[in-house]
Amino acid sequence: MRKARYLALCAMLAGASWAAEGAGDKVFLAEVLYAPGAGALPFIELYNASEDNVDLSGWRISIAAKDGPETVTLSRDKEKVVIPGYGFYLIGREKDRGAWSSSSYKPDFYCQLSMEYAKGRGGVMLLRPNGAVRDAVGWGLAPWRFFEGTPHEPVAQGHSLERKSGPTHNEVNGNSYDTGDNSTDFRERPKPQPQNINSPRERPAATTEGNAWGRIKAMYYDQ
Ligand SMILES: [Ca+2]
Repeated sequence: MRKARYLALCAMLAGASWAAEGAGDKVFLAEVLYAPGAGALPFIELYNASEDNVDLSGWRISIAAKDGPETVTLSRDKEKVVIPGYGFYLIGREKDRGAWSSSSYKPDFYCQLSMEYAKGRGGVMLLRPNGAVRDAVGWGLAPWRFFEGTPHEPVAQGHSLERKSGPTHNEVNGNSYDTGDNSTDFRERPKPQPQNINSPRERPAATTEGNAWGRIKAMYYDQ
């Protein structure tokens, strides 16, 4: 009896730890507009390639800004912090709140990050509440930790840096191509496309077994 109880407890703990580690494993840095053109506003966009909503409370965004690293914690005090399954999440600057108001895709979270980067180099990290790096994208001479593999080439003023949907990018699937190399996984996007929690959801490309299963489940259960 005692043994059975012990085994049940082990199973429960194993399940709990799997859930804790698994939640958010497919949240990606999807698009960064770091050098906006005239009239445009800088942003950082996330994409959730899992079918489950993910609560981002306590998650952090850290940027390699012009004057050094800056970090903000996503908190539910005043903003929405849940990224929908297969959905997006948009982060803008508090000081641009008024300027975004006429846009149809307002940020879900306004923060104090400067979003001002040195010319030709910078990076963004997405961190879990425990400080573990979930994702990173860097460009040019990005500082250590602020990139994966090789940083992407800097993009032209007004263009954004966008994670591809797959080895060949399409506009139907979400931004979840991830080989661990920024120079391969991202592309220069001439016309930035900020997306927020209200934007149409996009399925990830079925490049892995997990994604394929997600699509099958979505077909049968998302009706
Ligand atoms: Ca986008």
